[in-house]
Amino acid sequence: MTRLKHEDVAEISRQMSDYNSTLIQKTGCSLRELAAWAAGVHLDRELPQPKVAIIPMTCGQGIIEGFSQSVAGIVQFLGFSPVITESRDAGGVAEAIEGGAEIIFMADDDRFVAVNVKSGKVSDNGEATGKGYAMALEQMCRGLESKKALVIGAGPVGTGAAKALARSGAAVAVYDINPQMSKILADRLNKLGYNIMVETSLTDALNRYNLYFDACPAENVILTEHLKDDTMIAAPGIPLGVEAAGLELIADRLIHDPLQIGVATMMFDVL
Ligand code: 2YJ
Repeated sequence: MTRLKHEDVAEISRQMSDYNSTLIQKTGCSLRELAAWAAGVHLDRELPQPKVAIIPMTCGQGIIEGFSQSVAGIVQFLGFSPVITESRDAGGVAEAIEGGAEIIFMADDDRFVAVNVKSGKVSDNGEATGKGYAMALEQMCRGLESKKALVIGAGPVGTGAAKALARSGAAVAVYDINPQMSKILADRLNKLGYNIMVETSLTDALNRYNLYFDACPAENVILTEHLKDDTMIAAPGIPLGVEAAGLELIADRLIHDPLQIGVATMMFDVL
């Protein structure tokens, strides 16, 4: 999993309103709507207002300057009132719970989770990002029923995406640079009743699909030559996998952000 950098998150809180407007232009839906729907939350009734705390974590490679502030900015933009604990790590957990927090967000180098300490619900950023972006892709292409979608990357984000895209009616195939990974993922999900196919040649698959879900952390995975008039891309991977030369061409049909959709979906997941 890619470790975010200060530059990835520095402007997030300040730019939430512009970010949301662009998302609405592309998908017809706000961040709040996409994330709530992805998490199965109905927005037509009054939502609870739990206390939310974000706990900075120093373990591993340590604090990412601006990370907790960005998570807080996103949660606040959704209509909640988060606090960032003054203490870090275990002290932060104690401070959050003693202060009455019901939902806590915390991230180390391997996992980023939201936990509802009352209900016991846990949302993992990987899976939440997968389903949040799947909803964004579904809205951008005005429904997935019987459409073919290619998921690139069989990690936690790709897994969440494959499940959500399939549940929305898409014919889903997974490609991973390690063919064993895509096979293991497809076998696991198919045992649960999904119908996920496996693609073994990326170039061949990119030529046959129009909907790409790029869940791998590599550059230049999707080249300009793969961008067709009706191509749409959901790309939570950092760095972005679309070749720089093709960006202008696909900008209006590309969803890509470092944190917003994943964090928003985590929040509604544990609400
Ligand atoms: O509290 C802090 O400032 C740090 N411990 C945050 C660490 C953030 N973690 C990562 O960047 C992980 N690689 C997970 C990010 C998942 C984003 N999709």
